Amino acid sequence: MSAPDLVLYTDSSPNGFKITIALEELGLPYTLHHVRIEQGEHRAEQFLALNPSGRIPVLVDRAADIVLFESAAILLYLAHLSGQLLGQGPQERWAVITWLMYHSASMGPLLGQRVHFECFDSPPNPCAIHRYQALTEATFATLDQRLASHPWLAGEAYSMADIATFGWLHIARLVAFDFSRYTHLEAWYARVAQRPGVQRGIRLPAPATGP
Ligand SMILES: N[C@@H](CCC(=O)N[C@@H](CS)C(=O)NCC(=O)O)C(=O)O
Repeated sequence: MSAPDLVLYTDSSPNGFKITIALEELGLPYTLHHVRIEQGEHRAEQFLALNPSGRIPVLVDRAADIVLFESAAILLYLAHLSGQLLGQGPQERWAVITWLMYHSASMGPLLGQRVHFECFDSPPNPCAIHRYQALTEATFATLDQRLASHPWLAGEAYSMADIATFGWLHIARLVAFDFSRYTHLEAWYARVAQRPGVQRGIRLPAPATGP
């Protein structure tokens, strides 16, 4: 297999940070393309040719002629390339995949809706705000319960599941969604946040700003 030739198309956003964190953690070389969502660059024809749904992140491996979108698929590809962050034996590997999918199908999209209804929707829709508050608090409780008995989401080792979950919680913290009463989740957040690769990743292509 020839060496990967990775190009990442991303912006400073929760789904983008998952990939910059993973790449920085793994120390894989890559070229970074800043797709400025605010300026509509994700709707440009050239970008839509890579991802027809017009969303970042997108990863291209020019050496393998592979184009990937959906952050979880990209994280799985990076784990495949590096042989890291996807657990060792079958039990741990499937635990990583389970918690990665929980993030991708449940927690991430629910937090996305909560950010929209709490921070951007106008006029405010109390029913939607209440619904997404309740649903995201339930995901915080689920994660907290898991982390009460395991240092990392998949068990004993830091993995792609932690990276994905952190990407969205970083934004939750930034917009002042308070999860500090979930003490195991809060402690895990601090553990992940202090990792140098994570600190580099959340500043690429630029640090996020609040609404
Ligand atoms: N399920 C996708 C979601 C990707 C996504 O929603 N990306 C946002 C930025 S975090 C985006 O590109 N939004 C563009 C838009 O809102 O039109 C993933 O995990 O990659």
